Amino acid sequence: MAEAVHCFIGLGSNLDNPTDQVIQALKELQDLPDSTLLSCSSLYRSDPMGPQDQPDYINAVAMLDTLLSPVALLDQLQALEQIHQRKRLQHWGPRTLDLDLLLYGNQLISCERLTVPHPGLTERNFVLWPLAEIAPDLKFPDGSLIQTYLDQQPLGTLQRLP
Ligand code: PH2
Ligand code: MG
Ligand code: MG
Repeated sequence: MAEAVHCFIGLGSNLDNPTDQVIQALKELQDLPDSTLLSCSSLYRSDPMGPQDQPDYINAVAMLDTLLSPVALLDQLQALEQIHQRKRLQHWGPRTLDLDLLLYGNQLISCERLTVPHPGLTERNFVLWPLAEIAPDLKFPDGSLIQTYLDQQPLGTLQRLP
C-alpha cells in the first residue's frame, strides 16, 4: 500500500459485556476495506469520564494503515458502531461501542463531522496509555511527544488488563 496513511483508533465500551464488544471490534477492524490492522494495545479498565452513574469502561487503541480518506474511514467506524447497536442518548453517556479516529497521519482535520487529532486526546489517560503502549515514540502533528503528556496524565486508577 504505497500511499497508506498511518492511523490510530480509540475503542471504548461500557455496556453489554464491554470486553467482548472491544475484542469483537478489533476483529472487525481487521476486515476494514483498503486498510491493514498493524497492532492493538492491551485492554484497559477505566473509571467513567463524564456522568458518574454509568459502568466502568474498557478502552484500547488500534493502529492501522489505510487508503481510505478520513471521512470514508469515519463512515466505516460509524457503521461498526451501528453493528454494535450503538445508541446516541446522552453526551458522554454509556455506550456499547465508541470508535474514535484519534490521529490520521500528521493531518489536522476540522470539518463538521470530524476533528483530528481527536479533541481531548492528550488529556485522557485511557487514550494516552494504550496509545503509548503501541507507539511509545509517537509525535503529534504539532511536534509534541506522547511521553510529555503521559507525565501529565498518570495511570491513576486506570488498569491494564492481563
Ligand atoms: N468515553 C466517553 C465518555 N467517558 N470514559 C472512559 N473511561 N472511557 C471512555 O472511552 C469514555 C468515557 C465518550 O466518548
Ligand atoms: Mg469517545
Ligand atoms: Mg466517539
